[in-house]
Amino acid sequence: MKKLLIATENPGKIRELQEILAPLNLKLVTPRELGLMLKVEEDGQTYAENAAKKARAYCAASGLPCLADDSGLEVDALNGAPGLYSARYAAKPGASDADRRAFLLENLRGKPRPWLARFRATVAMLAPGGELAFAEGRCEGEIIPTERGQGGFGYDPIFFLPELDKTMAELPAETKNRFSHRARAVEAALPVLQKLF
Ligand code: ITT
Repeated sequence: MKKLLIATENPGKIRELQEILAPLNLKLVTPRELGLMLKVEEDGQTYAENAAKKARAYCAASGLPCLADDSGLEVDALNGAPGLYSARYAAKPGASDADRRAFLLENLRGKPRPWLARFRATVAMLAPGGELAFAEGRCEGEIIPTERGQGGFGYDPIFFLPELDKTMAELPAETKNRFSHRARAVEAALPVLQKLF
Protein backbone atom coordinates (compact mmCIF):
# COMPACT_ATOMS: atom_id res chain seq x y z
CA MET A 1 0.00 0.00 0.00
CA LYS A 2 1.32 3.48 -0.94
CA LYS A 3 2.22 5.78 1.92
CA LEU A 4 1.09 9.38 2.31
CA LEU A 5 2.43 11.56 5.11
CA ILE A 6 -0.13 13.93 6.63
CA ALA A 7 2.22 16.87 7.07
CA THR A 8 0.70 18.62 10.07
CA GLU A 9 1.22 18.76 13.81
CA ASN A 10 -2.34 19.79 14.58
CA PRO A 11 -4.16 16.75 16.07
CA GLY A 12 -7.57 18.04 14.94
CA LYS A 13 -6.40 18.30 11.34
CA ILE A 14 -4.73 14.87 11.50
CA ARG A 15 -7.93 13.22 12.72
CA GLU A 16 -10.05 14.90 10.05
CA LEU A 17 -7.62 14.26 7.20
CA GLN A 18 -7.38 10.60 8.20
CA GLU A 19 -11.16 10.35 7.91
CA ILE A 20 -11.46 12.38 4.72
CA LEU A 21 -8.64 10.49 2.97
CA ALA A 22 -9.70 7.02 4.21
CA PRO A 23 -11.56 6.04 0.97
CA LEU A 24 -8.34 6.45 -1.02
CA ASN A 25 -6.85 3.26 0.46
CA LEU A 26 -3.46 4.75 1.18
CA LYS A 27 -1.30 3.99 4.17
CA LEU A 28 -1.62 7.31 5.99
CA VAL A 29 1.27 8.14 8.28
CA THR A 30 1.74 10.99 10.74
CA PRO A 31 4.87 12.98 11.66
CA ARG A 32 4.73 11.50 15.15
CA GLU A 33 4.76 7.92 13.81
CA LEU A 34 7.97 8.77 11.95
CA GLY A 35 9.48 10.57 14.95
CA LEU A 36 9.51 13.82 12.95
CA MET A 37 9.41 17.08 14.86
CA LEU A 38 9.86 19.88 12.35
CA LYS A 39 9.43 23.54 13.11
CA VAL A 40 8.35 25.11 9.86
CA GLU A 41 8.16 28.89 10.01
CA GLU A 42 4.83 29.99 8.54
CA ASP A 43 5.90 33.36 7.17
CA GLY A 44 4.24 33.12 3.73
CA GLN A 45 1.84 35.77 2.43
CA THR A 46 -0.78 33.19 1.42
CA TYR A 47 -2.20 29.88 2.60
CA ALA A 48 -0.64 28.27 -0.48
CA GLU A 49 2.84 29.56 0.38
CA ASN A 50 2.62 28.25 3.91
CA ALA A 51 1.17 24.91 2.81
CA ALA A 52 3.99 24.61 0.25
CA LYS A 53 6.62 25.28 2.92
CA LYS A 54 5.19 22.53 5.11
CA ALA A 55 4.87 20.04 2.23
CA ARG A 56 8.49 20.71 1.14
CA ALA A 57 9.93 20.40 4.63
CA TYR A 58 8.10 17.18 5.47
CA CYS A 59 8.79 15.63 2.07
CA ALA A 60 12.51 16.36 2.39
CA ALA A 61 12.63 15.01 5.94
CA SER A 62 10.63 11.82 5.28
CA GLY A 63 11.26 10.94 1.63
CA LEU A 64 7.51 10.29 1.37
CA PRO A 65 4.69 11.87 -0.62
CA CYS A 66 3.16 14.53 1.64
CA LEU A 67 -0.07 16.43 1.99
CA ALA A 68 0.06 19.66 4.04
CA ASP A 69 -2.88 21.87 5.02
CA ASP A 70 -2.76 25.57 5.72
CA SER A 71 -6.04 26.99 6.86
CA GLY A 72 -7.67 29.84 8.66
CA LEU A 73 -10.81 31.71 9.60
CA GLU A 74 -11.66 35.03 7.91
CA VAL A 75 -14.16 37.32 9.59
CA ASP A 76 -15.55 40.12 7.41
CA ALA A 77 -16.16 42.52 10.32
CA LEU A 78 -12.46 42.17 11.24
CA ASN A 79 -11.31 42.78 7.65
CA GLY A 80 -10.42 39.12 7.18
CA ALA A 81 -8.63 38.56 10.51
CA PRO A 82 -7.43 36.24 11.95
CA GLY A 83 -6.85 34.71 8.48
CA LEU A 84 -3.30 33.51 8.02
CA TYR A 85 -2.69 34.11 11.72
CA SER A 86 -5.58 31.96 12.96
CA ALA A 87 -3.32 29.52 14.83
CA ARG A 88 -1.48 32.37 16.60
CA TYR A 89 -4.36 34.81 17.16
CA ALA A 90 -4.26 35.74 20.83
CA ALA A 91 -3.75 38.45 23.37
CA LYS A 92 -1.11 36.45 25.24
CA PRO A 93 1.60 33.89 24.55
CA GLY A 94 0.77 30.23 25.24
CA ALA A 95 -2.89 30.81 24.46
CA SER A 96 -5.27 27.88 23.95
CA ASP A 97 -7.97 27.41 21.29
CA ALA A 98 -10.50 28.58 23.92
CA ASP A 99 -8.44 31.75 24.54
CA ARG A 100 -8.38 32.44 20.80
CA ARG A 101 -12.15 32.06 20.54
CA ALA A 102 -12.62 34.42 23.50
CA PHE A 103 -10.21 36.94 21.95
CA LEU A 104 -12.09 36.82 18.64
CA LEU A 105 -15.42 37.44 20.39
CA GLU A 106 -13.89 40.32 22.36
CA ASN A 107 -12.76 41.95 19.13
CA LEU A 108 -16.23 41.54 17.63
CA ARG A 109 -18.09 42.94 20.61
CA GLY A 110 -20.26 45.91 19.61
CA LYS A 111 -19.99 45.22 15.89
CA PRO A 112 -23.31 44.69 14.10
CA ARG A 113 -24.34 41.10 13.39
CA PRO A 114 -24.39 38.85 11.44
CA TRP A 115 -20.65 38.36 11.75
CA LEU A 116 -20.12 36.71 8.38
CA ALA A 117 -17.05 34.51 8.13
CA ARG A 118 -15.47 31.68 6.22
CA PHE A 119 -12.99 28.94 6.82
CA ARG A 120 -10.42 28.47 4.08
CA ALA A 121 -8.01 25.62 3.52
CA THR A 122 -5.29 25.10 0.96
CA VAL A 123 -3.68 21.70 0.67
CA ALA A 124 -0.26 21.33 -0.90
CA MET A 125 0.89 17.95 -2.16
CA LEU A 126 4.41 16.94 -3.04
CA ALA A 127 6.10 13.63 -3.81
CA PRO A 128 9.91 13.27 -3.77
CA GLY A 129 11.32 14.48 -7.08
CA GLY A 130 7.89 15.76 -8.13
CA GLU A 131 6.23 19.14 -8.36
CA LEU A 132 4.03 20.88 -5.87
CA ALA A 133 0.30 20.77 -6.50
CA PHE A 134 -2.43 22.69 -4.70
CA ALA A 135 -6.15 22.58 -4.07
CA GLU A 136 -8.45 24.89 -2.12
CA GLY A 137 -11.68 24.69 -0.23
CA ARG A 138 -13.86 27.12 1.67
CA CYS A 139 -16.87 27.00 3.91
CA GLU A 140 -19.13 30.01 4.52
CA GLY A 141 -20.84 30.70 7.82
CA GLU A 142 -21.05 33.19 10.65
CA ILE A 143 -19.52 33.71 14.06
CA ILE A 144 -21.95 33.50 16.98
CA PRO A 145 -21.36 35.06 20.41
CA THR A 146 -21.85 31.92 22.53
CA GLU A 147 -20.09 28.60 22.13
CA ARG A 148 -22.10 25.57 21.04
CA GLY A 149 -20.97 21.95 20.74
CA GLN A 150 -18.01 19.82 21.74
CA GLY A 151 -16.76 18.41 18.45
CA GLY A 152 -14.06 19.55 16.06
CA PHE A 153 -11.30 21.90 17.21
CA GLY A 154 -10.16 25.52 17.01
CA TYR A 155 -12.93 27.99 16.22
CA ASP A 156 -15.59 25.31 15.57
CA PRO A 157 -17.81 26.06 18.64
CA ILE A 158 -18.42 29.65 17.43
CA PHE A 159 -18.61 28.95 13.68
CA PHE A 160 -22.28 28.58 12.72
CA LEU A 161 -23.53 27.06 9.47
CA PRO A 162 -26.94 28.63 8.72
CA GLU A 163 -27.98 25.91 6.24
CA LEU A 164 -27.43 23.17 8.85
CA ASP A 165 -28.57 25.32 11.80
CA LYS A 166 -25.56 24.06 13.78
CA THR A 167 -22.06 25.11 14.69
CA MET A 168 -19.17 23.09 13.30
CA ALA A 169 -18.64 21.72 16.81
CA GLU A 170 -22.24 20.43 16.96
CA LEU A 171 -21.88 18.38 13.79
CA PRO A 172 -20.99 14.69 13.90
CA ALA A 173 -17.45 14.27 12.55
CA GLU A 174 -18.69 12.64 9.35
CA THR A 175 -20.91 15.64 8.63
CA LYS A 176 -18.15 18.18 9.29
CA ASN A 177 -15.94 16.09 7.04
CA ARG A 178 -18.40 16.47 4.18
CA PHE A 179 -19.02 20.22 4.49
CA SER A 180 -15.76 21.64 5.77
CA HIS A 181 -13.22 23.75 3.90
CA ARG A 182 -10.74 20.88 4.47
CA ALA A 183 -13.10 18.28 2.97
CA ARG A 184 -13.69 20.53 -0.04
CA ALA A 185 -9.97 21.12 -0.52
CA VAL A 186 -9.28 17.39 -0.46
CA GLU A 187 -12.16 16.76 -2.84
CA ALA A 188 -10.65 19.28 -5.25
CA ALA A 189 -7.28 17.54 -4.75
CA LEU A 190 -8.54 14.08 -5.71
CA PRO A 191 -7.36 14.23 -9.36
CA VAL A 192 -3.88 15.22 -8.16
CA LEU A 193 -3.81 12.47 -5.56
CA GLN A 194 -4.95 9.92 -8.12
CA LYS A 195 -2.08 11.00 -10.37
CA LEU A 196 0.36 10.94 -7.48
CA PHE A 197 -0.48 7.30 -6.74
P1 ITT B 1 0.13 22.80 11.17
O1 ITT B 1 0.79 24.06 10.68
O2 ITT B 1 1.07 21.86 11.85
O3 ITT B 1 -0.68 22.14 10.10
P2 ITT B 1 -1.56 24.69 12.65
O4 ITT B 1 -2.66 24.54 13.63
O5 ITT B 1 -0.44 25.64 12.99
O6 ITT B 1 -0.94 23.22 12.33
P3 ITT B 1 -2.39 26.46 10.51
O7 ITT B 1 -1.18 27.30 10.59
O8 ITT B 1 -2.91 26.10 9.16
O9 ITT B 1 -2.16 25.06 11.24
O10 ITT B 1 -3.51 27.17 11.36
C1 ITT B 1 -4.83 26.89 11.13
C2 ITT B 1 -5.65 27.41 12.31
O11 ITT B 1 -6.94 27.83 11.80
C3 ITT B 1 -5.92 26.32 13.32
O12 ITT B 1 -4.93 26.27 14.33
C4 ITT B 1 -7.30 26.73 13.86
O13 ITT B 1 -7.15 27.73 14.83
C5 ITT B 1 -7.96 27.35 12.63
N1 ITT B 1 -8.71 26.31 11.90
C6 ITT B 1 -8.35 25.72 10.72
N2 ITT B 1 -9.24 24.78 10.36
C7 ITT B 1 -10.17 24.76 11.34
C8 ITT B 1 -11.33 23.98 11.56
O14 ITT B 1 -11.70 23.02 10.73
N3 ITT B 1 -12.05 24.24 12.65
C9 ITT B 1 -11.70 25.19 13.52
N4 ITT B 1 -10.60 25.95 13.41
C10 ITT B 1 -9.84 25.74 12.31
